[in-house]
Amino acid sequence: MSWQLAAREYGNHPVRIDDLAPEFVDRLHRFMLRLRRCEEKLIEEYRVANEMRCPVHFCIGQEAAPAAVSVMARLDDYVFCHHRSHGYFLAKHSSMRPLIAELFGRQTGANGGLAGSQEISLPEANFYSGAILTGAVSIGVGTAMALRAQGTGAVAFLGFGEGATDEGVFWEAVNLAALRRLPAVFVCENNGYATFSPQAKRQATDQLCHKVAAFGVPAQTVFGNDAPAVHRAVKAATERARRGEGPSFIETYTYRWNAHVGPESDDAAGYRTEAEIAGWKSLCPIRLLENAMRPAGLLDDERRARLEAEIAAEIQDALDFARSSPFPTVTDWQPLNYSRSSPLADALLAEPVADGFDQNQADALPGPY
Ligand SMILES: Cc1ncc(C[n+]2csc(CCOP(=O)(O)OP(=O)(O)O)c2C)c(N)n1
Ligand SMILES: [Mg+2]
Repeated sequence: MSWQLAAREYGNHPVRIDDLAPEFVDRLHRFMLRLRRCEEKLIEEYRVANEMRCPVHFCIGQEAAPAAVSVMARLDDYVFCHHRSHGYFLAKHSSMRPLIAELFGRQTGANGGLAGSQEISLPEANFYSGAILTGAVSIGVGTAMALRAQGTGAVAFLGFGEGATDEGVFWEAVNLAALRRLPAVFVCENNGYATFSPQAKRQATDQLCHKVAAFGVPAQTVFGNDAPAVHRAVKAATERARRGEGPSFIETYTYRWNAHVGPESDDAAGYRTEAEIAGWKSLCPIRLLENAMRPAGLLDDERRARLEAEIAAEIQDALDFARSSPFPTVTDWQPLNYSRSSPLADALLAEPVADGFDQNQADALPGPY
């Protein structure tokens, strides 16, 4: 299966929810609608008064993967993700307030308004994103080593795009995770493009699962707009990791509706066709799930309207909160770079000790072989 064929092959299969507890279906639906409406509002507000001074990568169309992580992630689990971060941020059960305040650059943001969208983190909830492609994956695998040593059953969820697999460090991370049987759940959102470059122009084969499986990590593809299917895969991978059986890799075929970055369309660049965009939009993950929920009695117009109203109120509250919050004042850069929780290491970083180092010391010289 490849990304190009995914929509055609999977698109005609109705989403199945018969094996899922209604509570899980409801949580998947609520999460995706909440994320969708949040992103739509941010797009609408982005240029109005230019209050968001950071690049923002919107994830409309790709809500299913973070939704699946959100229903599995415990508070003590870690979530690491790429620049398209908002879904994974919310997946750590956060309110929208610290997210939107961060985008508005306010002191009350998750990182005091100094990180912005693609570097946002929530250390108290074990959430970290990162603009350096694949950086968060490798750090996440290192974290999984620590989690395994602690033996609490906590898991590291790693969310990234297929572009992450263009980077060498991705394969080093996969290798280490496999070798040490680390509790890592790799969730690849394959949306077919890295910025404007289709996968076919970057990789000789689009069979990511085959490549990952060759490293000894169980790997599977799933239609990424079928939220229950993504949930099943993430659930199985999470349970496997919690049992100490090692990592799993899930490739979700999905599509980004908006520009690579920012609120304006970038379709004028001509890197994708209108037919392709329309085809994927017809497979909206929220609508596909709702089509399954209604006949099962899990959703009706009244319930949906109530949910919309709740979400709109949460978004408005977060926007008001952000706008009424002060901007940060930074008078000293050191606390931004050095942690107070590891004073010795930070002291060494801040004041490198050059005295007393003998470059001819015997132990440093290579011995005879
Ligand atoms: C190390 C590194 N190289 C290049 C970039 C520039 N860059 C930002 S996003 C991106 C494409 C990412 O594509 P993908 O991983 O598929 O995620 P998507 O944007 O499609 O969600 C690139 C190349 C970067 N941020 N970091
Ligand atoms: Mg991509």
